[in-house]
Amino acid sequence: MPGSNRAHVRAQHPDVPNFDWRSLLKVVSTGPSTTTCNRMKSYQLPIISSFKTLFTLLFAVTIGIAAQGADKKIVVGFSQIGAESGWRTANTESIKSEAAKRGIELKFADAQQKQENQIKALRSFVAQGVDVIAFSPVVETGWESVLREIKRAGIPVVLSDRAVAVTDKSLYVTFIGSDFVEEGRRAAEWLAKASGGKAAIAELVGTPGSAPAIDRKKGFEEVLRKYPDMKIIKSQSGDFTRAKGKEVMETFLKSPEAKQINALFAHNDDMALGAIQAMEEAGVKPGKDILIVSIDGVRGAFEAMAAGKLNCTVECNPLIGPQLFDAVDAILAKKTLLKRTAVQEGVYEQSQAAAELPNRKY
Ligand code: GYE
Repeated sequence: MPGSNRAHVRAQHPDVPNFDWRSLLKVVSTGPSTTTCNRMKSYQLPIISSFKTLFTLLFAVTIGIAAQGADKKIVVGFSQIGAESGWRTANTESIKSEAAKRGIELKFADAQQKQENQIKALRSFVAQGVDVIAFSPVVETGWESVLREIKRAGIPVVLSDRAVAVTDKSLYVTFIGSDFVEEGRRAAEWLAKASGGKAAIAELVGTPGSAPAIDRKKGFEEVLRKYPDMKIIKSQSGDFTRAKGKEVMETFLKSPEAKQINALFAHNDDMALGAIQAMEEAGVKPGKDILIVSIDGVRGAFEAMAAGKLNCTVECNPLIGPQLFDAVDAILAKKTLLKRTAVQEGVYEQSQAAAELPNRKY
């Protein structure tokens, strides 16, 4: 240390004896030696101890901040529609287990099929200041104002499984889900082939106003336009549930057109499984008297196909937890995401059911 500095310290503090500052630094970093200790006893010790205290404090604060950063969990609010189908149960399970696997804190709310419950849940996620909000909108419309509130709060939104009808696309970051129009087309193409282009079709529609119900119908009807002898003669909503599917099929089978029906298009497997029960109770052979095609590819559908009661299922993959949380991570890392991420899916017939059954994960 230059002598001038030493002189300066001595000028400021005339009572401080002339000692070697290099030794002081050494003391601070390695601990006192007995000789330096004796020489500095009365003056240096308070200085050393305050240096030590300062270092200790700085160290503790740094470690504290680092530990806090490492501990801070990502918090995601997820509003699920309900538990109306096997598909939905598998979807919920995929989201919960993936969040747990990644150490993400998931605030999960079940809306019991009601849009107003979903809106309430979304508002409570805003109040709780979650990092990202994800939800599976029960219907397509009516989301604009709550999405604007979320945007004002600066919370990014991911649409999971179902889309919303909004003109301002900046109200959500990305939509992860299946191409429901394509699923409808695939169901119709299969039926056209299986029926030789001739069919009097009963249709079990999903939840009115929901993206999959609207889009599956659209895709199915688009293909029917190529086949003038394929017609939908009955159509009603079974709300994506087995119980409602059964109930509506019972009314179809009691209607004046009952005898003509030789095909059923159900917007999901659960409604088809309910309809199969209704047919059996009415003495109609499902899969033979009435050809049945549905959508989802849940285990129950494969079992029904293996038993010869369901003819075809168009896959709609519910296991989107990993993709959902990849999107959450990407958003928090400030990466740009595609507006739409589609899920890969197939079409399965009765002949493939037994071989595919052991591979089904839902
Ligand atoms: O097909 C049906 C469920 O939104 C794709 O919702 C989903 C649909 C699925 O209840 O089973």
